[in-house]
Amino acid sequence: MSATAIIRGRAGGEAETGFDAQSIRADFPILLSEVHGKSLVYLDNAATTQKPRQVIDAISGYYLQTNANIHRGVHLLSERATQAYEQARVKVQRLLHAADAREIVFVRGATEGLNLVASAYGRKVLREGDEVLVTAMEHHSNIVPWQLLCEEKGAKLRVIPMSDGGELDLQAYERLLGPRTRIVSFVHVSNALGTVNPARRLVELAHQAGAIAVVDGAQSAPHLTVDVQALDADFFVFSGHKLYGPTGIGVLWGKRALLEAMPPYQGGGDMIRSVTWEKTLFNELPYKFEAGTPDIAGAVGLGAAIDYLDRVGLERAARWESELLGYATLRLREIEGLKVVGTAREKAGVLSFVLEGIHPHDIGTVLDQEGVAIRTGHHCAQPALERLGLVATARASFAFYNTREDVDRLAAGLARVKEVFA
Ligand code: C6P
Repeated sequence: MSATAIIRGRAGGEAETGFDAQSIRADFPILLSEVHGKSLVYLDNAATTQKPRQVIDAISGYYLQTNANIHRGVHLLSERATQAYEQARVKVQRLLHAADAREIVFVRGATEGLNLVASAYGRKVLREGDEVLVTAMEHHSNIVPWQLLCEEKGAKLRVIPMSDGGELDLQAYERLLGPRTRIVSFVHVSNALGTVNPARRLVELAHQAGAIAVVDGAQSAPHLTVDVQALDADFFVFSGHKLYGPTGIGVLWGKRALLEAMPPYQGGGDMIRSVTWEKTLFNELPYKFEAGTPDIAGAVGLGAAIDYLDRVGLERAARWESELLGYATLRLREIEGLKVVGTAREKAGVLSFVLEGIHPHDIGTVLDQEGVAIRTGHHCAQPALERLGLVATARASFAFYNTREDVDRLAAGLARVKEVFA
């Protein structure tokens, strides 16, 4: 029996989750387009998701009706723009279940959020001989800022190992934690392997060792319900553009007491209370960390994306994505010579694979000709792939608007790849 039959027979098709991906697609104009004369199958959602009309309209509506600088003007447009920006902050607070909107700092994306923490918090607390722990499956954005910091401070960056399937070795983690560990920074969901890490447990163990925990939520916020209070991490970052929002906007959430105690990250307008030649007094949270005119339209767009997600229902969407990932995994495993990379028990959104004798870039190029967009390469997680003895994989990544038909097109495209390189 084929994987299709197994899955359809067992799960009863799309009715199983009651999720109507097909009608949701109507909200995403770009999904109706064609590439190379074929209807687009977009499976590069871990790189960036497509945007619903509601988000696009909110951004253009902002520029058409509201545009002004914020926190500065006394005129009506400035007041409206300020209100729209601050409303977006409250929407993010709700999305993350944060205790206080002042804990939400708008940044450019997950990368800037991590750099902010390394720069402002890390520089303040780290001493020579201290240790920072990251996992073996980090994105470069959660490696390089810590490497730079450790180099500057004479501290050590240590790595929590993972298994061949891409699961963290928790016993090794416990052994690595010690009196010199100051910071543990880990990816919640791996962009290269799809692994969902046991975040609550990782945070708990970090705290027991007296370290703070930073969570890279770039790939978790779009797929999992995040409750930063229940998670009890100290910092959490994500990017708007992976969550159906625009590029250029992202979020750093931090515990208020930590943010209060941190020095600013950048200097400029809006982050000050007063400036004299002798001394600058900094603004209150979160403005202390938002120097200069921020991406106001981006925040408005992110707010609209959160509203959209609310309407779709993140939990229902996650169940659908999980069903789709299961279906895709079975379909691809039917292909001779194909090996799935990343076989953790808990996965979200990502299906990485290699095909015997065919370079991932060649897979991506032929799939593109078939209208199927995936990502190939090291996915900005070179050490993770190196650990698995690879330099590149092909990666299909899913969003709630993907369908079984998309997976079938991927499988058919891979059959074509094999024909071309036979
Ligand atoms: N991963 C991918 O194709 P930015 O670029 O700041 O929005 O996100 C950085 C980032 C941080 N952490 C993780 C786990 C990520 O996946 C990413 C971005 C994209 O996998 C682009 S490299």
